[in-house]
Amino acid sequence: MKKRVLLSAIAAASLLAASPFSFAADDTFKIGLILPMTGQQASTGKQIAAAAHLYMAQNGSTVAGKKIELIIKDDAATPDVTKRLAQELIVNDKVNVIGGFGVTPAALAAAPIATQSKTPMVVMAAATSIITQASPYIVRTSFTLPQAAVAMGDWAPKNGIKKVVTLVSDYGPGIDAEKFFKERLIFNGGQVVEALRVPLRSPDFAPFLQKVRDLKPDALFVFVPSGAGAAVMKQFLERGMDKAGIKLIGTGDVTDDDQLNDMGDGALGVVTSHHYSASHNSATNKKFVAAFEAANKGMRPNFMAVGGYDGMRVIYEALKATKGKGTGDDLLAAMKGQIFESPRGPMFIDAQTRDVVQNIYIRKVEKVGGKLYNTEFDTLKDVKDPGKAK
Ligand code: VNL
Repeated sequence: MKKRVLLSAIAAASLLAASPFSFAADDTFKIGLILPMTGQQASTGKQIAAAAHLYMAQNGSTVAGKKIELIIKDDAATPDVTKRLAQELIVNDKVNVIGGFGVTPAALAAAPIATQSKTPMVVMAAATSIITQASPYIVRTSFTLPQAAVAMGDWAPKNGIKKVVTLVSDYGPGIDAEKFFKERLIFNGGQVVEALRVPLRSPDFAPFLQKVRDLKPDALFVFVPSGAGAAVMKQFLERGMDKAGIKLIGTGDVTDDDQLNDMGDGALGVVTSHHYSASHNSATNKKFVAAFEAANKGMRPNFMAVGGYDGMRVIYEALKATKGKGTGDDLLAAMKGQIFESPRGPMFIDAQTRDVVQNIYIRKVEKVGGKLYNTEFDTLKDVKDPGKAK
């Protein structure tokens, strides 16, 4: 047998079994996170990486006799790169679990690799409903857009908002937000007079907002991914939309805790629905926020950080439950059904759907101690992804 053939035979064999050729790795448990550390979604990568490091600092780096090794790779939210990195992490680095995934296209690109290699894949950010159906090895600790959007479709018409224009980023989560908000709004007697979609890459909101001004709805419902909210808010205010009597509502992505405090007082009063606010009133959250800010020069954790922190928790607990000896399938089984108190409130991983079930809060931007926060004022308990029932 030629050397090259032998080597590739070894590579193939090690893909099938937990590598019998790398004894040195036996005491190590590797977690490979694929995150957008650069580019338009870099704030998401930064938040999740910081949260993962915090989780490890608080919970130790030896679990069930294994030394945890965290490997972080930057995909710049580019699906081709995500796919290649997933392959490399699994085949070359022999990671036990992959995680992260800042945007839906990245999660969908990695899904087949998780399935083929039987590697658990923990989605910590991406939030289109369909993602968990792309591989039986996916477990999600973020949220789904239908979960958040339906809550707004209930709240708005009960609060005098009947005529709405929707404005969403033109890809998976935006389409989910638009669809589920609209359905529920109509069910409650409201109407969507126009549904606008903006490109995900380098969006210019100005022409769309001009159109909204002309249509004069009671409110503009917005979904843009984490990191894009400040630009929307700025142009909304610059155009005097609030003064024209148009309210801004949306899922909490638009008043993202990563940017909210820099949006200015024009953001005061904006109502959104979401699963996490840095001002969530619980002892667990206060401890989390204080530790996160202390470890990151005052950076406030957002919903992405919480998805990453809880994702690490799910992986750690699965490793403990399998006593450090589990295969990918064993780990996956131990991830399903986990129930615990997150900084966001109670949550669990539905064993059937592998998706997160959690409270959705209605929040209003308020000034607390001189800083802007999303203050939660209403709670919808134990919300499952409404996208799964379709
Ligand atoms: C996604 C959904 C990304 C919600 C987001 O921010 C977000 C996604 C980066 O599924 O692509 O806030």
